[in-house]
Amino acid sequence: MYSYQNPIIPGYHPDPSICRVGDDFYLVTSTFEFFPGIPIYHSKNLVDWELIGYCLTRDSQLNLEECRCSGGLFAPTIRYHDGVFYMICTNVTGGGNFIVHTRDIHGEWSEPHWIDQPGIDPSVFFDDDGKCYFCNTSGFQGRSAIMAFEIDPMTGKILGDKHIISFGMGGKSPEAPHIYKTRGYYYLMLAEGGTEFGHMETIFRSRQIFGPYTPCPRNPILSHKDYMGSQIQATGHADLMEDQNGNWWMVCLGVRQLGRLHLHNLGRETFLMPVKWGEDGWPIAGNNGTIEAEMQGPLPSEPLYKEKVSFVDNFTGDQLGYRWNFVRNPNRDRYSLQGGKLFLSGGKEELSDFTPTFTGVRQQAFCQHTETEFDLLEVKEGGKVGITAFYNLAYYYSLSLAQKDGKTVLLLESCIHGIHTVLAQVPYVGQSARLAVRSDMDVYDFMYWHDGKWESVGKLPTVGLCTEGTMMMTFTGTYMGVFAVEAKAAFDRFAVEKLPE
Ligand code: 6LW
Repeated sequence: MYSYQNPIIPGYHPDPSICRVGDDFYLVTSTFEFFPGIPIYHSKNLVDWELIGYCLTRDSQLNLEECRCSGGLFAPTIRYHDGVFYMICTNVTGGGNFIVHTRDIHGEWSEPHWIDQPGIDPSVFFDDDGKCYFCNTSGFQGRSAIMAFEIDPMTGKILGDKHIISFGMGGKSPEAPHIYKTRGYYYLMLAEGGTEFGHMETIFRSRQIFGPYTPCPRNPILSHKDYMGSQIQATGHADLMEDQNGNWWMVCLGVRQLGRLHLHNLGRETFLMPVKWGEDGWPIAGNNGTIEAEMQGPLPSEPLYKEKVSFVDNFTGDQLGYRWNFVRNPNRDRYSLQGGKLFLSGGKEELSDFTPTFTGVRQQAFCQHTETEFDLLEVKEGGKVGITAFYNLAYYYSLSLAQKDGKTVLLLESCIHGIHTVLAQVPYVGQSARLAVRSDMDVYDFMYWHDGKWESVGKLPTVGLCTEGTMMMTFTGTYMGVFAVEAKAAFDRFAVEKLPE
């Protein structure tokens, strides 16, 4: 038994799906309007995860051009069968359900194969006879229903009749169906209650793939809806996996709320729990259906107990590291790396536009110091270059070096509910800057380096970047990033240091 810390993948990493190949584990999560699509994490011990790439890296695989906030890519499922990895997902902005595959998890994935089935949260299950079954959440006579049918996973072609196999236990939004076969049964596991604070996981079983499915008498098998004392809330949307030692595990999404506020700014994160099987043949997830920040389990090997949030990027490669994301399909001409610098060449687009010149990394800890250093190479009147805490195009904070009325100034801005406000303007001498954001549970403190110390320009409330405060339904989390508008800049460095909570 080893102790480990949850979340296993902190920051915006919702809808985790996991598979095993020998003693290697692979995990994917949702990405919505961010690009590239669907990160792939690898681990040997289920606790230390390394980002090894993305399933959807080409514009031909992923079109997010018209993507509304939290549209685009919903929940993926990853599976491995007979030498091939499959990732099945939905682009709700266009095309719907699709499946891609690869034989090389470190290489490129296929073009999407579209599946003629509405709805979201698709998954595939490979039966012992090699047949592959699709299931997802779809609508039936105004209700959410779980649909299943046989499919060719290489082409997405439907091979048999469509069956409604479950309506869940009666909770809101039965979704995220996954089928497993063990102990002589097909098990169907669902999320119910909606992804918010009533979220839960339920399970059913049948001797036949298309049912009828009988519910577990202990449903829900995972939920924090009645565990108000926990900082971790909204647990659900889970996937099960048996490791090489015969131990079972569940990954799920959850949120770490700010205090007891029922608000979260870091997005839905990925958590891990051990699963035992009761004598009645039903699973017992975590601590009888709840999880903790510190847990114990029979991990395949010892965790590294390594701090996972801090890093320094000196931009020495010829490509941005995997952690960097864009919003929607990026205009690649606006970004380049050379001689240890990241160059941004911003056009007219602001952070509130669909495709800003922006790149960012997920905020993974409440308390962290994020800083960057850059030279302003060119700037037009009204142009700016800076650092941002970015939730989406209607919710962000930024501090930039800007050109206003022919003068260089530091500009602190906010956008909340799409309403843009200049909060502070500070005279500045020079064309180079070192800007930082120090965040905690209450505020984002925007600072600049001046006379050998950090000087605050203003503190902005964390609650402005919380999912629960957004006017549209959103599923994402806060990024820390850099951006340019009508200006060119060379960034030397971007660093995150996790601070004590
Ligand atoms: C996803 C649904 C859900 O498709 O939220 O928490 C949706 N679960 O299953 C977006 O992540």
